[in-house]
Amino acid sequence: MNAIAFPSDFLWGAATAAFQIEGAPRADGKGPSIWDVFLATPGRSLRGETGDVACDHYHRWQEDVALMRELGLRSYRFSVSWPRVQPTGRGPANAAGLDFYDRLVDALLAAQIVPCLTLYHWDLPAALQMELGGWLHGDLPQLFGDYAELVARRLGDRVPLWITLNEPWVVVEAGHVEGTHAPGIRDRLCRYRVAHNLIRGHAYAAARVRAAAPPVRVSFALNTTYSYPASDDAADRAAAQRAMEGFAGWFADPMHFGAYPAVLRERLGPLLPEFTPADAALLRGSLDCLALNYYFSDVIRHAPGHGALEIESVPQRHRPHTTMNWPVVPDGLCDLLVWLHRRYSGLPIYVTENGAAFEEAPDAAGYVDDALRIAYLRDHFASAARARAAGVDLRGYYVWSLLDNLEWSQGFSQRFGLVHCDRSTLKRTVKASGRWYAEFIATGRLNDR
Ligand code: IFM
Repeated sequence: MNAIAFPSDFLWGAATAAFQIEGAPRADGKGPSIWDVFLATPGRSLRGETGDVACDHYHRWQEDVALMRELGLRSYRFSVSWPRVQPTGRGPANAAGLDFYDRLVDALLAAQIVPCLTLYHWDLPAALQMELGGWLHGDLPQLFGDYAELVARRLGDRVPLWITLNEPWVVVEAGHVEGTHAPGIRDRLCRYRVAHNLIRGHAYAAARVRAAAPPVRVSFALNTTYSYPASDDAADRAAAQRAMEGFAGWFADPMHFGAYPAVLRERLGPLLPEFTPADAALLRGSLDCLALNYYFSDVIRHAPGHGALEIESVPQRHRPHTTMNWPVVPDGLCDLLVWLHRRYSGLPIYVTENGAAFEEAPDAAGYVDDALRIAYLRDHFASAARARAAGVDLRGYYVWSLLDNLEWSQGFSQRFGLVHCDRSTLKRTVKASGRWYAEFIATGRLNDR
């Protein structure tokens, strides 16, 4: 048994997102989101699966809070569905939509679970996409700010931790460049405009949340990797550094420093939009902490002529991979946390997502003996402990995910949960990893199975 050093107030938790678990797409006045529209289109998801039922959390939320309590979670990260609160993305709040989250927050607090709220986990009101073109439109940041204020006014007295945007990089790349996510746009020319509006959206939302609900802590959830150079060669080392700055820094630099990283400015020139002085001022210092979603790391080589950054990711065939085809790189978490801690010094950090999908078969009772997930989590927790020992101010860690849920266009084919959710009965069964996590939280000790 290895003792592992985390303080007793460290926020061990689990994370979910509204569209991936709630279902009930038309309940209580909710409007359609771009994901409802996207998955209703044939061919958009792997087996034609939609979010119409998902885990039916909208109706089973009390059972889910009881599960969190059973696991001993200290915190729970969930997202609010914008079209539940504003069915068309603007105007007054739909009271029933806000009531749902109000009840959830109260139940969490009653169970002594700290709520961590994400305002935007990809389910944009469809009306904003149809009328304005969504995040391509320069008015979206302001509208996002209006929505953020509605939510903060209602919940800000009880929710201490706020995430504005979840993984804006994915919104840009999967949603607007590759077209594999809603809204399904395939246009590399819109990349920097969409990112720019998302970054401005963070600034507006952060300001409105802070004003409506002091003294909460606000961040966005950054998905990024640590980039190891493919060789000791100076060109590869420089390429790996460019990759870090161009990936993490694309979003976190403007939100912390008020400006894009120099490497993007130099390499993109006029392709990179400019912040107005007012937006730059709003952005500077708009993070009270850093929220990191970590799944894997990259190996990067210098690739002349390959994109503006001239970088290429090298396959890591020697490593185990999850069913998402992501390599398992626990050490990368420590290296990344240290890199972020140095670049954005002074900001406390939370790992707001980390977890893995594996091939797993439940027994007749729905129980899953997911040894691979336990090993994955154990190795990543140990890596986080090393980062803390190296001086990183890491304060919380959320496993993705509480429940097996809808993995966007991959449907229900990928299972990330600590808790198995049966697709036909929706029965929840805590997996071996859930039991292991509960024991770890309770004892603070990392042990093998
Ligand atoms: O399921 C997603 C989540 O919505 C955002 N971060 C990555 C997870 C796994 O792909």
